[in-house]
Parts: sequence; structure tokens; C-alpha cells
Amino acid sequence: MAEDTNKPNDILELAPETRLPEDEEKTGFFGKLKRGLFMTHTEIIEKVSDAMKDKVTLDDRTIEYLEETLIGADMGVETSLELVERVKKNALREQTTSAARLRKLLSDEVADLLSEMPRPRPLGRGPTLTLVVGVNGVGKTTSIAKLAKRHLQQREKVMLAAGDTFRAAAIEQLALWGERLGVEVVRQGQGADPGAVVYDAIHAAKARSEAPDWQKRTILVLDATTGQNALAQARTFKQVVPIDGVLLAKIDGTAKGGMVVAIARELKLPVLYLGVGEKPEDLVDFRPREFAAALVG
Ligand SMILES: Nc1nc2c(ncn2[C@@H]2O[C@H](COP(=O)(O)OP(=O)(O)OP(=O)(O)O)[C@@H](O)[C@H]2O)c(=O)[nH]1
Ligand SMILES: [Mg+2]
Repeated sequence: MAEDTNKPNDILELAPETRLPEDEEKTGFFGKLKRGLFMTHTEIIEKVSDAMKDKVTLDDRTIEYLEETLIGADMGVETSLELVERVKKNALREQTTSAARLRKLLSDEVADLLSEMPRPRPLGRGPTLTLVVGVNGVGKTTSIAKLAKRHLQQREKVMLAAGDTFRAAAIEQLALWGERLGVEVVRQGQGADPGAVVYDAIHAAKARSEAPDWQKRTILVLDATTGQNALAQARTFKQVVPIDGVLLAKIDGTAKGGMVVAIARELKLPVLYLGVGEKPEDLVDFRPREFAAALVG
């Protein structure tokens, strides 16, 4: 897949208090993100509000409850404990007694923590070969369509290569997306050598592009609904192929959106994109501040 540029996440970051116009809330980046994280958000917020009901102090029981809430959202045990510890310190200093304030403190801490996480290697301006990997059914093909659409919108040329020559109908599925999006799909028959398909595709793409320097990146697709299992997959993939970043698909279908934090923290892999639905436009960039705001803000 060829593309020109990929802006580093931080350039696009908005200040946490930035309010977006109403239309943008619904259809734009933040609206999509909020819809995608709706289940996780609701779960955490309800629990935080519960924990803080009629509270005048942040007692041990409340703290424990908060820890459980974050662990329940799959943020990872260590990370959850650390986050709550940081929130507790700030809350005690401020003598916070409101759930809303506690949420803000939590959102700030999540954002800070995610901002410390590994950043994607910046891509240069030349064409890019993107290899998309992941286990069965995680959302690879759909994510490829989403990425293709994204690049087309950025006025970049896109070519797809049907490298899954193994699963029945996998080639047709990608070809169908190519047709819908108006993108060329390089393909061979079922059972063909995937290496040969990719070779053909690179050859064809190079023939259409003068650029001498091709950059490569590998994106691992994980399914957010599979929780800890996805983390195990990532560990295994990391051992066999250098992963440049993760696309976490199906975050809209789970209350475990905290996985993003665990991926960044425990696997030290940059999270690049979030899949927030089944349509080609249901893809959002991962940006720490907005993510934290949509999660708990
Ligand atoms: N809700 C939701 N569904 C998604 C998302 N991404 C993919 N899906 C759905 O997940 C299912 C599997 O997606 P595919 O793209 O076919 O997954 P795959 O990894 O290519 O699957 P195999 O080729 O069988 O290995 C499909 O029903 C997709 O519509 C997402 O971000 N949100
Ligand atoms: Mg597929």
C-alpha cells in the first residue's frame, strides 16, 4: 500500500479542554472516538460515580473500587494500581469530593501516561509498503479497506495486494473492497505463494511511481474484544516480525477499551489506529489526550 505522509500523532493533538462544534462532535474524529469508546466509557464512569456517591473522603474502599474498575477495563493490573495511586495523591491534595473532579484527574493521568508511551516511527514523504498482519478474524481485511480509504482521502495513491492466498474467499473479499473503493488489487489464485503476490504488487507499484525510496512498515491488527488474548498474540508476533505499531480493531464492541493502555505500557508498542466500526470510515488515529478524554473525561 503506497502512501505519502503520516503526521506524527502529537501534531494533531488538541488541548484537553478544546470543545468541538456540534457537527464535529457527531461525525468528526472525536465523535467517532467517543462512539467507539462508548461501552468502556459508560462502564468506567458509572463505577467512578458510584464510588464517589455521598463521599467526603477518598477512603481505602473507594480506592480499591477504582482499581478494580480500571483492571476491569483491561488496563492491566500494574498500570491500574499506578494510575489510581497518582489520582489518589492529587485528589487528597485537593481534597476532592466530587466524581466529576475525580474523572478529570483520572483523565489527566491516563493522558500523561499514554503520552509517555512509545511513539510511531515517523514516516517520510515517499511511498510506503504496509504489511498488515494478525490472527484469523481480528479485522485485517476491513482495516486494510479503512487504511486505503484514509490514504485516498489524503490524495495518495493506493494499491492493495491480496497476500492471504490460504483462506477460501479471502482474495475475493479484498477484491470486493478494492472495487468499492476504486483501488487496484494485485492478486493471484488461491494457494499461490503470498511472497510472489507481494513481489508482483511491489513491481507494479514501482512501475507506476518514480520514487526511489520505499519505506516499509508492519501493522499488527488486534481485536479489542479478545482482551488478554490479544496481548498474548502481540507478544508472539513481536518475536517473529518487527512490529511498527498496532491497529486495535472492534473497540466499539467492548467495554475493555483500556487495552490500549496495556498494549502501550506492557508491550511497548505504539498504538496507531483504533477501529470503531465495520465501515471504511470507521477508523480513528490514536491520540493520547483525546483518547483519555473519550475514555474517562
Ligand atoms: N464492530 C466492528 N467490527 C469490525 C471492526 N473491524 C472488523 N470488524 C468485523 O470483524 C469481522 C472480521 O473482519 P475481517 O476484516 O474479515 O477480519 P480478518 O482478520 O481479515 O479475517 P480473516 O481473513 O478471516 O483472518 C467482520 O465482520 C468485520 O466487519 C471494527 O473496528 N468494529
Ligand atoms: Mg481477511
